[in-house]
Amino acid sequence: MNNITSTIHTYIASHAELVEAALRQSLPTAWEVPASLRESMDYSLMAGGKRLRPIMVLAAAESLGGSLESAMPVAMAIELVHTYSLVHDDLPAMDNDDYRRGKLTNHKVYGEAMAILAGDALLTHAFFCVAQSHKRFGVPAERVLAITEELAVLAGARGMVGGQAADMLGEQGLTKLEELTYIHTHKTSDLIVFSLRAGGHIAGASEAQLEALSEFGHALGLAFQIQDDILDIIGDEAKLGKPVKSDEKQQKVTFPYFIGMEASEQKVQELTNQAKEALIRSNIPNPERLLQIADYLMKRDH
Ligand code: GRG
Repeated sequence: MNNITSTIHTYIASHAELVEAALRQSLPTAWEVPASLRESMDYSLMAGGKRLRPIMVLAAAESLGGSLESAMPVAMAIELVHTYSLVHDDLPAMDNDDYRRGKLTNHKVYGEAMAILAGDALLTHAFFCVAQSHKRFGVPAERVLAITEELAVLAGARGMVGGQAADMLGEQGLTKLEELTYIHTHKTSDLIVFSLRAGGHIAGASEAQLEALSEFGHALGLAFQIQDDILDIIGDEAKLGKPVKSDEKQQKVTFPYFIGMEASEQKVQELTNQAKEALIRSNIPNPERLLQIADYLMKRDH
C-alpha cells in the first residue's frame, strides 16, 4: 500500500477503507449510551463520506515517515468533527436540508433534538480519540497537546465555526470576494490545514515542515471549495439539462458568481499549483502522495 507505484485511486480507496473500519469500531456501544443516540451518531458517520480529511492526516504522517497506526486516532477525530459539522449544518435552524449524500439528513430520521445531541457527541468523541493516540499508540504527549490545541482553534470560533457564522451573517448580502474567501478559509480550509499539520505533528515535523503543510492545506482547501462550487453548478445544469442562467446562479454567492466559471476553473488550477509548490520547496522527505492528492482533488467530479 505504501508502494508509490500503486495509483492514487487505490491509495485513497484503501486508506478510506482503513478509516471506515476504525470508525466503525470506535463508537461507544449501545450498552454504554442510549441506543438511539448511538444509532444517530452511527447513521451520519457511516453515511458514505469520501474520508478526505482523515486520508490527509494519514498521508501527511506518512510523508514524514510516521506510521498509519499512530495517525489513525487523529484521522478518526477529524472525520468525527467533519461529520458533526454536517449534521448541525443540515438542521432547520441552519441550512434546513432534507438530504445529504443521497440519504435523509440526521434530523429527518432521528428528530432535531437527537441530531443536535449526536453532533455534540461526535465532536466530544473526537477529543477522546485524539487523547487515545497517546494512551494507545504512544504518540508523545507534547505532540498530542499541540494537536488538541490546534483542533480546538481550527474547528472552533477562530476556525470552522467562525466561518459558518460569517457565512450565516453574510447571507444578507456578500459584496466582496475577500468576504467569500474569508468564509471559505475558515469553513473549509481550516479543517484541511488541521488534518495536514496533525499528521505532521504525529510524525514529529519541524516548524518549517508544519508551515509548509499549512501553506499546502490553505491553498488546497480554497481550491477544494471553489471546485465544490463549480461542481454544484455543473450538477444543477445536468439536472436542468441546460446552462444555469445568470439570475439563477445569483442565488448562491460563490466564486463562479463573482468571477465566472472559466476564471474559477483557472483559480482552482492556480491554487493547486501554489499548494504543490509549497510542498516541493519544503524539506518534507516523501511528499509524493500529498502532491498526488492535490491533483486528484482538482480533477474530481463529485
Ligand atoms: C455547523 C459549525 C458548523 C459548521 C458547518 C461543514 C460546514 C460547516 C458546512 C457544510 C457545507 C459546506 C459546503 C461546507 C464546506 C466544506 C465542504 C466542501 C464540505 C463537504 O466536504 P466533503 O466533500 O464531504 O469532504 P463528504 O460528504 O465527502 O464527507
